[in-house]
Amino acid sequence: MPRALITGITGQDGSYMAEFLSAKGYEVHGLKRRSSSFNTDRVDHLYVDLHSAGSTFFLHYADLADASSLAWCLADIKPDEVYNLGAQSHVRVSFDVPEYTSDVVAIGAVRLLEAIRRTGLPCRFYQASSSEMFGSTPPPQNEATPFHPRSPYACAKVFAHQITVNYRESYGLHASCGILFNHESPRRGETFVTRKITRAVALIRMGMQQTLYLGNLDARRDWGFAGDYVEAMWAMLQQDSPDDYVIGTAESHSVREFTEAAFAHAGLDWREHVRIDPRYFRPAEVDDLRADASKARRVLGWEPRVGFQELVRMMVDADLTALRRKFQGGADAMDTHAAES
Ligand code: NAP
Ligand code: G4F
Repeated sequence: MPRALITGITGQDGSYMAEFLSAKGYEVHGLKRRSSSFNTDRVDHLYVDLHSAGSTFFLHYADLADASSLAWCLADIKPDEVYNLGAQSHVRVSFDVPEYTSDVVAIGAVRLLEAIRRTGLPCRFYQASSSEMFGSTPPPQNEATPFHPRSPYACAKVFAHQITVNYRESYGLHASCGILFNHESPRRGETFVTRKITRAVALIRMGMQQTLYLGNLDARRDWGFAGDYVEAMWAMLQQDSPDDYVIGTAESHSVREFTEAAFAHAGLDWREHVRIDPRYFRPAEVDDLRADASKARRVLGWEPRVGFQELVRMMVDADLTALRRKFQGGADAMDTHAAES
C-alpha cells in the first residue's frame, strides 16, 4: 500500500487530495496544526477511529514553522509521496502578516525539503506553487513565463518554487512544482472571493443578508474546480522524471462576471445587493491570470472537467443546501458576519 504525507490536509486541496489518494488505495497521513477548536471539518468523513482495525487515514500534529516536527513525522511515517499543500494562502492577509507568511510558505518548504534530504528518504515531493507568482506578467501564462510577484504571499511562493527546483537539481530529488491557477469548490475558504460571493448569495436568497461588500470587480482569474486539480498533482508524481507544470482551464473571467453568474443562478440581480468597499482593495493587484496548460495536457494527459458556469452553480447550490439544512436542523442561523478580507 503506497503511503502519502499531506501538509495542509485540513484545507480545501488537502481534503480533496486525501479523498483522491484514499480512493486509490493509499495510506494517507496528514499534518495538522494545533488549534483551540476542531478544524478538521473537511476531512472528518475520512476519519476512522484509530482503535478500530484497518484504519488507513492518520492525522499528526506538526507545523511548517517547526522543523523538528516535520523531521520527526517524516522519519516516523516514511512516506512514498509528500504533498506540500500547507500555507498561509490568503493574498490580502499576506500584506498584514508578511513575516509569518514568508516563514510558513517559503521557509516551510525549505524545512520540509531539508528534512527529506537529511533523512535520506527516497520519497517524491510535490510543491504547491501558484499562478500568483506570475503577478503582473500578462496572460496567457505558462512554464516559461517570467515571475513578477505582487504580494508577500506571491514572493514567498516564488522562493518555495525556486528552492524546490534547486533541491531537484542539487540533490536529484524527485520534486515537482504544480503552478496552479485559482481553483475553487464548496470547500473553499469563506474569505476567498468566490466563496464569499456564493455564501452571500445563499444568505441573501434566504432573506438573512441584504448587502455584499466586495473590492476590485475588474480582476480576472482562471477559475477551475479543486477536485480536478488534485488529480494533476498526483499525476506529476507518477512521472519518471520530476518537472514543473502549469494547471488551469485556459479561460478567464472577471470578479464581476463571477458575481453576476452567482446571483443570477439564485434568481437575483447582483446590482441590487453588491457595494464596493475599498478596504478589500490590495496594495498591489494581480489583474489578469489565464493559464496555458498545454504542457500538462500533453505530458500528463490532464484536462479540467468542470467549467466556469458549472463551478458557479455547484458552489451556489452547495451554500444554499447547507443553509437550508442548518435551518431544518433547528440550529441557530448561519453566522451572517460579512466574510473579512
Ligand atoms: P487553504 O484551504 O487555505 O489550506 C491551507 C492549509 O494549510 C490548511 O490546512 C491550513 O491549516 C494549513 N496551514 C496553514 N498554516 C500552516 C502551518 N504553519 N503549518 C502547517 N499547515 C498550515 O489552501 P488551499 O486552497 O487548499 O491551497 C492549498 C495549497 O495550494 C496552498 O499552499 C496554496 O497556497 C496553494 N495554492 C492554492 C490555489 C487555490 O486557488 N486554491 C492556487 C495555487 C496554489 P488550518 O486548517 O489549520 O488553517
Ligand atoms: O479569491 P481571492 O482572494 O484569490 P487570489 O488573490 O487570486 O488568491 C488565490 O488564488 C491564488 C492562485 O492564483 C492562490 F495562490 C492563493 O492561495 C489563493 O487561493 O481574490 C481573487 C480576486 C483578487 O483580484 C481580489 O482583489 O478577487 C478580488 N476581490 C474583489 N473583492 C476580492 C474581493 N477578494 C477577496 N478575497 N475578497 C473580496 O471582497
